[in-house]
Amino acid sequence: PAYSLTYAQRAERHSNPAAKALLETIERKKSNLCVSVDVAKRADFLRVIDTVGPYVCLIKTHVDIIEDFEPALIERLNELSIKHDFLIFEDRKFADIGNTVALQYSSGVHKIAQWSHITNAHPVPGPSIIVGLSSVGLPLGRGLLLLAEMSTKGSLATGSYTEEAVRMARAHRDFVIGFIAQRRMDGVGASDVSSDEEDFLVLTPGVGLDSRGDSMGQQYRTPDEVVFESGCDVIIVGRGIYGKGNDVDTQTVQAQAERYRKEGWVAYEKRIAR
Ligand code: S5P
Repeated sequence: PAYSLTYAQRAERHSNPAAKALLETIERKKSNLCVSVDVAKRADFLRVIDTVGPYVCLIKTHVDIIEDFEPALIERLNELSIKHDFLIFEDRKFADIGNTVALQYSSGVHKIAQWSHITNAHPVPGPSIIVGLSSVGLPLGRGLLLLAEMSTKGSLATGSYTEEAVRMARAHRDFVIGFIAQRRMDGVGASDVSSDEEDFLVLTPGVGLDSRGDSMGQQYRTPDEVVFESGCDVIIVGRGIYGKGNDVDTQTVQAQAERYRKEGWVAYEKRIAR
């Protein structure tokens, strides 16, 4: 099964350009760390990214959080992505009808499809959301993750909802490259595709080494729990690395990024050696 292969071996099995590039970047940088940069000011956003850049395979954005957004910010982000060799994941969590999400993805102020290699969607509207997003993203070589599970206390994305999300992904394997989830989805929502053939990427938020949660329902697990025990592929870390994100102390952020990178990589090496 995929979880016992190396990232490099898996890169060869993927034809979606975003999935392939992500796996190759992980292998090249020995990093399965994605930093989630949830800060409100342009300057803090760029400072955090420039600081953690060397340690990550992927930067996750919520571009709609940024108060002083301007289109030139995307140019800066692209420059940093080339300087530090990482991909970009706009965590937009689309959740509407196909026609609307196609417009939200391509247009508006942010024009997400133009710059974000990977984005994500809630499966709640059914397969039409994938049809809508892929009409924009597939010709650009983008990839989509479905939110099959969430990290929060009381999440409704469980049981048959999660299974249906996996079935939706299987029916659109050219564009859906994997899931936001807390564990591997191999064998979930039984199918005739053997789990040897199937290789969805699992990106996992809710990762922290010094805290088990926040006061608003977030729940944290360690990189070892996520990558070794649950077989996930990428750890997504936000506040564990940059705290509140303003008055960023560059040295602390850098040290935390390297700490999470190392923990994530050691857990992966343990997994493939098992
Ligand atoms: O289930 C989820 C899915 C996502 S994408 N739980 C999450 O926390 N996220 C995102 O991961 C969330 O939107 C935030 O940007 C990040 C977690 O941030 P942290 O500061 O709690 O690590």
